[in-house]
Amino acid sequence: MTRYIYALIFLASCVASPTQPEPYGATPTQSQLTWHELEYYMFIHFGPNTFTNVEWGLGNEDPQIFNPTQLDCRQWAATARQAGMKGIIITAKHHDGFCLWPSTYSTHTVRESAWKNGEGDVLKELSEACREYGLKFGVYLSPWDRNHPEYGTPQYNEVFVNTLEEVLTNYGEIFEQWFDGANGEGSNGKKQEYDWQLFNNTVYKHQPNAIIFSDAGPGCRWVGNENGFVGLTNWNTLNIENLYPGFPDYHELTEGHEDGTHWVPGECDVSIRPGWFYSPDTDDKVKSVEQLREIYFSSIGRGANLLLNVPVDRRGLIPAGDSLRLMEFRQEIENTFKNKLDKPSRITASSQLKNYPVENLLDEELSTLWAATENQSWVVLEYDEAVTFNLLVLQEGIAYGQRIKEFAVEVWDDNAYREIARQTTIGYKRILELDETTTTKIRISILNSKAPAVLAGVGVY
Ligand code: FUL
Repeated sequence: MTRYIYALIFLASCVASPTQPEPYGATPTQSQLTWHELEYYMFIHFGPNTFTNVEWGLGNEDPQIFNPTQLDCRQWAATARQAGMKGIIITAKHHDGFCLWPSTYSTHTVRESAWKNGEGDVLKELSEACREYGLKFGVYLSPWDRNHPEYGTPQYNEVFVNTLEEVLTNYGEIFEQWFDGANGEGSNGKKQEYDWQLFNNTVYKHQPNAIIFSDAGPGCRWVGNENGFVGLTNWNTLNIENLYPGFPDYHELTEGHEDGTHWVPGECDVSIRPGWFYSPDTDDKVKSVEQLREIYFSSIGRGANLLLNVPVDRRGLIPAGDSLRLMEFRQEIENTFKNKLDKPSRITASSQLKNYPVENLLDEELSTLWAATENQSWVVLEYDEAVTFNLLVLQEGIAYGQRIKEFAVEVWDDNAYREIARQTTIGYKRILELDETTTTKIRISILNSKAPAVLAGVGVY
């Protein structure tokens, strides 16, 4: 009899104390988790606009003007790789409708251009170069089309799907499908009812792991500006029910929606020059390392990905000045993070689940986690000898959802803790730039969390 009672007590204790964190709210898919880890990749705007000094071509440009003399996609890929980027997304078709591949569904393509006597295919060359350099390959396709004769009729949705299918089936794996919500049709312009459901289904049919970017996701979202920053408070979740690409309240996208129904993380798209397309007028306006550094901390540093546009010039090459700046920027980031402090002598937490001990925060693995058992919790890093630091990197275990709403960083000053930072969300990654501080103890206090904190990493620099 007593044996039964012990067994019952044992069973009851198993039920009472969970061994794993409970997921909270919307959570990322496996493809989204992989996408988060990419962090930084290149956008390339290239097409007739490169040759005409305009940002939005009208669609009636003579395709013969597209004639890069030294086009070399391997140079683009080598540059992206050396810059520390993980992939390239190319404007396969911008608003002017010109296709960088010889599409069967258009008469405004590289086939009609002077480049390689109409025999070329930029998507083929670039997708091969990306594979060679170990980069992901993604495509931007503008639904708004100022050239296609069917645009503005229901048939156009079919045309767009056919176009999509060509791109999604002929060039290997596509990691991200970029849908632009921009549409500059005036009041007398052509109105197209886009069939977004059909477009998204087409992407998933051919590229089930692709992340679909748009104002409304569903894979990742625009952040409501083209300046390279996401909100200081950045929720990865979004109520996508009533959203669509081009919806007017896009400012909401900067912070996302707390407790949104779907996981739709932010991606900051920004250009290294004032325009998206190459223009000789902007050769001396390439962003400075300081500007790029600020963008880095306001995008990746707040848990969004950074899609940095580097326009290809009229030769079909990334200009030397832009390339040099990318290398300087990479060096700057490497220097910023080169002095990671050794592990603390001790790390303790207010609580932890059995298989989620706080020591897991110190390895470089994102898959090993610390999980608290209560909504307000803390972690203390203790050093036998005082350390000096000015950067702190925190990462949530986002596979379990985004939970933390407010946290503080405190340091031990002789006989009490002193708060040096108080912030809101963490998400995939949060980098805090702090005043240089010397201390023996750093406490990270989770002040407000929707569920017990689950963290993947803490790094002190
Ligand atoms: C915008 C477009 O209108 C710009 O030309 C550019 O492609 C940018 C990335 O997206 O909506």
